[in-house]
Amino acid sequence: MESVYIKEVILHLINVSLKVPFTTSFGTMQTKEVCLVEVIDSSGISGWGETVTSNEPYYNEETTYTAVYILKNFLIPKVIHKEIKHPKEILSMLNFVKRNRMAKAALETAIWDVFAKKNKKPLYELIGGENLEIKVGKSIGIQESPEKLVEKVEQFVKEGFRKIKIKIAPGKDIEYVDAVRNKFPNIPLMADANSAYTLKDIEQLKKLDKYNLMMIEQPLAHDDIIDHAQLQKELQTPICLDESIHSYEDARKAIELGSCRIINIKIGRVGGLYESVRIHDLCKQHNIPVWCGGMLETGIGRAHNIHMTTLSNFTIPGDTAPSSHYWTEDIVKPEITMENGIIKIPNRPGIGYEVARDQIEKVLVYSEKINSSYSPHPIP
Ligand code: OSB
Ligand code: MG
Repeated sequence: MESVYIKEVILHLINVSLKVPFTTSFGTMQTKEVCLVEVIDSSGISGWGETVTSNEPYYNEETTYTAVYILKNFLIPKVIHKEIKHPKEILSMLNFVKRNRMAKAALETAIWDVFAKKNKKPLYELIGGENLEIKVGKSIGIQESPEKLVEKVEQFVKEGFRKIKIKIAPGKDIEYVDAVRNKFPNIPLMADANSAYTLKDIEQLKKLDKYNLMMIEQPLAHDDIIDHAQLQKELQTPICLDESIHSYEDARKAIELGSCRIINIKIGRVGGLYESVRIHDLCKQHNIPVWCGGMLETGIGRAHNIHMTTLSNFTIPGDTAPSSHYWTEDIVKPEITMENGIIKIPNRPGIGYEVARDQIEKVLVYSEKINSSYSPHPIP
């Protein structure tokens, strides 16, 4: 394999609007600032990643602007003008910065893309992916009423989605799940609480057991794995962890404690593709199925997600709906499309989608070129 040598990084900060606002237990998202990270190798090849951060620190502690700050002042200075033999080295190079995993992942995934392109291989091949046709699920935000939700579910089931995920919150749970299950007794269905409950709600959560849900995602606190273990003992429905798993070590501990039976892997949340692969492998050894979570990504992050989903233990459809479900015009060409609930992984080098610079131009807030290792802070 040929190594890469990054001579320049360009941060493209864009502001994009979702076609439909997305509501979770922690708030509603409509527009989103995204920092696209373009790394340019000495041979002139570009690789791309994106911060999957939101404008506000409501899902986790990062925001797009904190990610930009950390990237510019700490992460990029550490990797620029150095020979990188393999992208799996990157996360450990960036270890000197605590957490800030979404910022790290944006840079790390861009380096995977440029490395794959330089070596003329599709990304999935470099990580050992196998399934080139992946099953797709749809995540639906909290709706005004159970009836509205049922309408949406009907539409997405007709479009062919292989799993339906609905968001729940206290006061918007049993009634909503009940309405969907009544209308669709057999669809693969799950609920995501985004940390909205505590152990005091155990009786309410137990009421979900009769709906044959595939899982309940992150019912308890964003940083908890202890209470989840207790809850899992009392629930029949499998618990899936999202927010609580930031690393291989978190996954190991959660599995050991019995805090979950399923894990949602988000490349951004865990600091990159290599950490994602390690978590995938660990889960496989322990018979814990995984699936790919989503953060309302543009085509760049989405492309990374679908390549990751080719790994063999991604047996549950992920939140990887096609571009047209989020954006009027995506920033990659061709857009990511789905047929009959399946996305076919492109067999082209790197992420396999072209970045549409003219489209970026239309939504650009500013861009910044970084081509020296200068940082106002001493980098260890
Ligand atoms: O918890 O999975 C989540 C979106 C933003 C923040 C958190 C979550 C989500 C989703 C959307 O569920 C999934 C998607 O990208 O379609
Ligand atoms: Mg979630």
